Amino acid sequence: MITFHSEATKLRRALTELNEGLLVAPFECPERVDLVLGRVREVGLSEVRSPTRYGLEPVLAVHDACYVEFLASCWEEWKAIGMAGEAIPNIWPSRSMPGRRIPEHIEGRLGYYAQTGETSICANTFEAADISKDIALSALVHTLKTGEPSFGLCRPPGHHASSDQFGGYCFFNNAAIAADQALKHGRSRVAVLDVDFHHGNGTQEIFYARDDVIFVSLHGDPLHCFPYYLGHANETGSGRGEGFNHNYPMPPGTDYAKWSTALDDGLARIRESGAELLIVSLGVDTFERDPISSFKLASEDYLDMGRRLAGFGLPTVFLLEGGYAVEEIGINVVNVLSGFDEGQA
Ligand code: SP5
Ligand code: ZN
Repeated sequence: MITFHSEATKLRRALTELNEGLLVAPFECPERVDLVLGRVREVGLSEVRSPTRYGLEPVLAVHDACYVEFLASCWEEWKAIGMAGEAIPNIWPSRSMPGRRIPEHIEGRLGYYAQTGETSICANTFEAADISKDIALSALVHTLKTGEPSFGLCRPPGHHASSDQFGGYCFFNNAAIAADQALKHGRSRVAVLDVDFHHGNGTQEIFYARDDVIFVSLHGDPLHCFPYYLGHANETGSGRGEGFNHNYPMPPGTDYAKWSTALDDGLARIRESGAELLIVSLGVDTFERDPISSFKLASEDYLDMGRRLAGFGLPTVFLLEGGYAVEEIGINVVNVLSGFDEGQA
C-alpha cells in the first residue's frame, strides 16, 4: 500500500455548515486529514508521498467548463460585492422555475451550481479541491504502473459532485476523474465501488449513460437519507449504460451482516462486467457512531471489508470520501486498508 497526501488539502477551512436549522462548525473539517494520516503513521501502514500536479485537463474531461470557472472565482466574487459570511446558496432552479439561463449575479450562479445548502464556499475551496483530485490521480497512476494498491487521502471528498454541481461537501468528483483517466491510460472498463453511507449521486450522474465505467453504490435508502433524490435500486443506467449502474439502498440501522451481503452482490456485478481496475469511494460514515449517518458498522467490520476487497483480486485504488465520527475515522479507514494488505498476503 502507498498513501498520497498533501497538507494543502487543509487550506479549505469552512466556518459554517447549515445543519438542523443552525449554522454549525462543518462535519467535513481539516482535522479529519490529520486523524487519518496520524493512524496511517501509527500503524506503519505505508509510505506517504506527495501528489504530482495534473492541472485542470482531467477535471474538464468530466466537469462542465463553466462550472469549473464558477468554482475558481466564486469566493472572490462573493467577497467583492461585500457579502458578510461564507458563500451559501439560498435559491435554486426548481420544478416550477427550471432556470434555463445562467444568471450573472453571483448569488444566482451560486444557486445554479449548487445541489445542497449545507456546503459553504470559502477561501481556498478551489485550491483544496484541485489538490484533492491530484491526490486521486497520483494514487491511480501508481496503481496503474505497479499493480499495487494505493490510498488517496483526498479532501474535500468528491462523490456527490456531478458534472456541473457541488454539494455534500464535494466539488470535484475525484473518483470519476480517476476512473475517466484510467480509461485514457488504456483500461477498457473500470469499476467504481462506493461504500460511503451516502449515495454517490455525482458519480452515478457522470457515468449513467456509459458502459466503460460500472458504478456500484451501497448506501442509506434515499427515501430516508441524504441525498434523497437519487440512489434507488431501479436506477440501472441509460442507453448503452443500461446494466452498468447498481444501487443497494439499505434502511437506517443496517449492520455489517446485511451490508456485506450487498457488498458481495455488488462485487459479483463488477466481476461480470469484466472491469480491470477497482476504484473504491471509501467513506467510513457507515460507522455506528457517525454523527450524521445511521448504519451500524463497527470498527472491526472495516478489517473484514478490506479483506474481502483484497480477495476480489483487482488492482485497487482507495479514495477517501466521508466519515465524520472524528475520534474513530483514522482507525476505521486504516482498518480497511490494513485488512486489504492482510487479505493480499
Ligand atoms: C461526502 C459525504 O459524506 N457527504 C455527506 C454530506 C451530508 N450532508 C448533509 C447531511 C444531513 C444529515 N442530517 C442528519 C442529521 C442527523 N442528526
Ligand atoms: Zn457520506
